[in-house]
Amino acid sequence: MLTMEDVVREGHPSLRKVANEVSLPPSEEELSLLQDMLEFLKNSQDEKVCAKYNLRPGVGIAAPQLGIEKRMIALHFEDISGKLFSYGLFNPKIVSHSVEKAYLTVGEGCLSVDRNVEGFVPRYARITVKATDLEGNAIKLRLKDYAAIVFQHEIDHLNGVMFYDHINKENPFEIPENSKSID
Ligand code: LHY
Ligand code: NI
Repeated sequence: MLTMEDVVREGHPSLRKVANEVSLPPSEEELSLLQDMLEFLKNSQDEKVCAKYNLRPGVGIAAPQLGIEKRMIALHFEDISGKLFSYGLFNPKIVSHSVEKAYLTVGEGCLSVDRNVEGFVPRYARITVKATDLEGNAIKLRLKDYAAIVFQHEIDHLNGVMFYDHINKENPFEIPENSKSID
């Protein structure tokens, strides 16, 4: 199983690379890694397993965070309405997005960043993502608010982008233009 020891931290070159597309169908190795990534998230949200293995609770993870420069992400969380988003995705791509932005009032963190970085992270409020799931199905997801933010955070990792790259340097808490806040 994957643990925090497998997660690379700031300064690791993989976090700043544009990751490579996975040629489909994926290899057994790629498929099993993505399954393990999703399992890691579930484990990290299980109080007992989390404590036993000293995991940091997470809702999303991207392959470059394991030092693997491939376009693969896993996500596991419920949105505010209680809807479950649980996916392992190959080659996720944002095919359209709103003009409106959204930001978390508490800011963002990252499993690869062992410090608090304060400030609002402007994201698109709504996105449409195309990807291939763990079963090999081509899927299209319409996401908004918190779910849209988490997906954008993970897809950014496939492009070498960190959440704090988006924070306004002069005024980290400047309200992004045309945006809504998400609590
Ligand atoms: N995981 C973060 C986590 O806490 C993702 C995240 C997304 C945090 C949005 C906060 C807001 O699960 C990662 O850093 N994965 O890259
Ligand atoms: Ni991250």
